Amino acid sequence: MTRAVLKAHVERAVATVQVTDIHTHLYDPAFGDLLLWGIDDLLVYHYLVAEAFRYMEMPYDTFWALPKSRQAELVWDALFLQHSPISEACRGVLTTLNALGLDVKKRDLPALRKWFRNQKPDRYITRCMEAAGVREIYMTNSPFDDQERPVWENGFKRDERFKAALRIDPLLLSWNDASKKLAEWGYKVSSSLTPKTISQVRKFLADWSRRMDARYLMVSLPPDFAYPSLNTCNRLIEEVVLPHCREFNLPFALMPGVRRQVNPQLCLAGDGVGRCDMMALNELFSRHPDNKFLVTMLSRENQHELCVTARKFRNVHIFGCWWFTNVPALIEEMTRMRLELVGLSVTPQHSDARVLDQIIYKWKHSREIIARVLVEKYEQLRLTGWRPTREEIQRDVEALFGNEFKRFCGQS
Ligand code: RAT
Ligand code: ZN
Repeated sequence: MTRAVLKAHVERAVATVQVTDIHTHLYDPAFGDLLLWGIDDLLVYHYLVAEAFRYMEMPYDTFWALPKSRQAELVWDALFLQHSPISEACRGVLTTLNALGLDVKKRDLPALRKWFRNQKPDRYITRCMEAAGVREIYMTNSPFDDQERPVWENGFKRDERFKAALRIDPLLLSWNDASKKLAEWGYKVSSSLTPKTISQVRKFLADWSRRMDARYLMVSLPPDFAYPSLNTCNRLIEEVVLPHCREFNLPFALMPGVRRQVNPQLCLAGDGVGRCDMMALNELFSRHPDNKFLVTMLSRENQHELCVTARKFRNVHIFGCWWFTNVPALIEEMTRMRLELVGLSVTPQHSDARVLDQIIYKWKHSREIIARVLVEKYEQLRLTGWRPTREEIQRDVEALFGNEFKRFCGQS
């Protein structure tokens, strides 16, 4: 295989592989309006709102009191008309519109809105998934979400393409409020972690894992997460979550590094980042070899340590370039580092899409970068005299875009 043929094989394999998108904030269509899509939702994405506020002078509250359509117009004006839209989140909107066949150079928001008004949600989901090359979408599902919970409780016919992930941030990070909720929902819990309370919280997780057919449990953690410690969060992890995950054979996904509400006036856009103590996480992984941990970290500074951790603990699977790391410069750096230090037993990317149409740009942008890094790696192999076959390349690419995640989870 010549260099050019090798490059073409790798690029084709990456461009066409059907992706398992293992972490999003999208919903099965049965959740109705919770599944966001269309130009206004693309524009009020919190990644863009944070950028728009850097130019807007109006008070935060004034912006939030406006209807979504007006907010979208303000973001469009600040980020697309008054300045060139070069940030990753801005460029993403244009990549998406372009892939849908829309003419972005006209800068015609009313025309874009008209086009989206004519889309029918059911067909549009398929269209976006096909354009993105996404086969399965993992949702983020919280029993603590008042809009979401009743849908699960009433039951609905599942769309097979959407898988559930049970999100438990409130349980671990705001136990006082969460315990009151559990009591309201009929679980016999008190605010102190008595044996009775522990077993009732396990029942809560069991009920919701079954109800959702959850594929993993998930939490985001602050930068100062400490382990071991006798605090409530640690006790709940040790005595409730990890035993539950072992019993149900479910991985526990950790997303450490988010400092929530650094600027509360920005609402959803107000969270920040901080470096975590990797030793604390290593200790957690080391003490629980029978648990599986999916891990993505928010701080760039933690990425190298995380790769080393994955080399030490086979119960750890690295995934995604999360949120502030989901920009081309860092995706490239992190993907190269992961492949060089860990090899192919990682899932380089997830989309974290909150708006359906975003899967188009998130995957297009990431595929280009991952392909570039892979071409470089196979080329380095070729120079040693090793000849990767077409089938081997296809196998490896499928591993990176979903199969390795499934193998790790025991779901392949
Ligand atoms: O990336 C995001 O949209 C963030 O707001 C978070 O939702 C983050 O991805 C998370 O899952 O906590
Ligand atoms: Zn997320």
